[in-house]
Amino acid sequence: LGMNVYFCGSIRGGRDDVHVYLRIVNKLQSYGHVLTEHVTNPELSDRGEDATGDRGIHDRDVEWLRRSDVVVAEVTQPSLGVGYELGHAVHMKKKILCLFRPSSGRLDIKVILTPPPPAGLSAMIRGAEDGEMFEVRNYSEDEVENVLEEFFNKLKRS
Ligand code: 6IA
Repeated sequence: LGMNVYFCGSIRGGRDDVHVYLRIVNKLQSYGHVLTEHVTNPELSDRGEDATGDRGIHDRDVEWLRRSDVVVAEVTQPSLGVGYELGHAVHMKKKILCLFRPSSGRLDIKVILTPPPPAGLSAMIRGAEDGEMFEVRNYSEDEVENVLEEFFNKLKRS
């Protein structure tokens, strides 16, 4: 399967979920070439710099996005960069899967808890779901490989 997969995950938005990104990318590598492995680099901190500078990173990532066939984003940790990439991906008419872990405590619904939980997934992501190109999937960490399997099996059949 010669598919190019673009993976999005938070970098400067915070690196709390890097272990999940690693699990996702490991699984994605069985379906194709993952263009953005660096997102899983544990050495990459949220304050690091890259030799190419921010413009270099931006231009290279947008080009990779253009070349990708599928975009998979872990969206639990809010990240401006991931949101920006998803907006581009929608306009480039890419097939998109967003993965969100409700167990993060970032709830979409209002419940009375003290202290209050962090706010849920952005309406601009949850609300972009269209039953065709843009899918948002709630999952828990232990089922991540199965969720990806399901998505790529469907993709191969379509
Ligand atoms: O706003 P964020 O940094 O959380 O955005 C993360 C998203 O933007 C990821 O999905 C990446 O594809 C992309 N991105 C952001 N920063 C970088 C980067 N280095 N290298 C590659 N892709 C990036 C940033 C500097 C780093 C050394 C901290």
